[in-house]
Amino acid sequence: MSPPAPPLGATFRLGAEITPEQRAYLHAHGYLHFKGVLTPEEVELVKRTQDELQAALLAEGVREIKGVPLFFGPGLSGEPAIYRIPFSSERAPALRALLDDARFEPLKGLVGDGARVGHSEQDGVVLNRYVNTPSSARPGLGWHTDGLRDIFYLRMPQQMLNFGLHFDHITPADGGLRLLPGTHTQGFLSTLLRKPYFIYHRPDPKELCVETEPGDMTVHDGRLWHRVAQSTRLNAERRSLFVPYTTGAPIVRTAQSKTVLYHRLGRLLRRLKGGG
Ligand SMILES: O=C(O)CCC(=O)C(=O)O
Ligand SMILES: [Fe+2]
Repeated sequence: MSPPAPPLGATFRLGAEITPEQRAYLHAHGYLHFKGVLTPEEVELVKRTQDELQAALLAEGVREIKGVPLFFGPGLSGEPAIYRIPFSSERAPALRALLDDARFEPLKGLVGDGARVGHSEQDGVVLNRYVNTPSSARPGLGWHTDGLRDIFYLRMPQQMLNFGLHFDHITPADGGLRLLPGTHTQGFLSTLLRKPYFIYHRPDPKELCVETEPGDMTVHDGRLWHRVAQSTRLNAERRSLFVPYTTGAPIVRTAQSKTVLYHRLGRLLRRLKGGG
């Protein structure tokens, strides 16, 4: 018999194996929060990598990698910055090695047979930056599920978990990740229609705030509704890294790939709103 799920809001430690309690929690609520998965040195490594990649991509004038657009906007001091860097681990061997470290192996068992880090699949390993300044092009991210992307890759949403690494101390006042626990089991129509994708930001009475410290990791089901809330503090920045763990036939993109349809729609929406 599987044990009862620990109460909502529980946090966990990542050990050599995923425990029955952790499985039960993921099954019941659609996500897991692991404390202290990265060391402070590793947190610094990822932040440095993000800054270096940003500088290099800006210098090269790269606007899109393998059909996935980069998102641009002003940084904290108004300098040019990149809010979303796809396929980051392909250009950063140390980051790739970190994400392939043995400590993450137990997570693959949660996803299914043949699970792998999608370094070169879908959008690859994505480095995010949310900047809360008056001129920011992206202080937060509207409600969405991640699984719907599959539809734009012309297949039904697959069993998919998204693994997020967090680099900042985030309290509810700092905004950050908000989840609607349990929405991963509510069927395809909920995945499609519960809220208007990406343009809707309003808090939900049932949302859960994931309070993080640098080095924490979250895992969420691809069908779970979530958003990134804007910080209430002006001139604040939050960073995150998302790793797709996938199974099934790989969706590998190449330098010749056309811009992904959902990114074309996203770009259009941002233009209409006057963003970057
Ligand atoms: O930054 C986060 O914590 C979440 C990002 C996210 O939901 C996404 O990129 O799909
Ligand atoms: Fe997401």
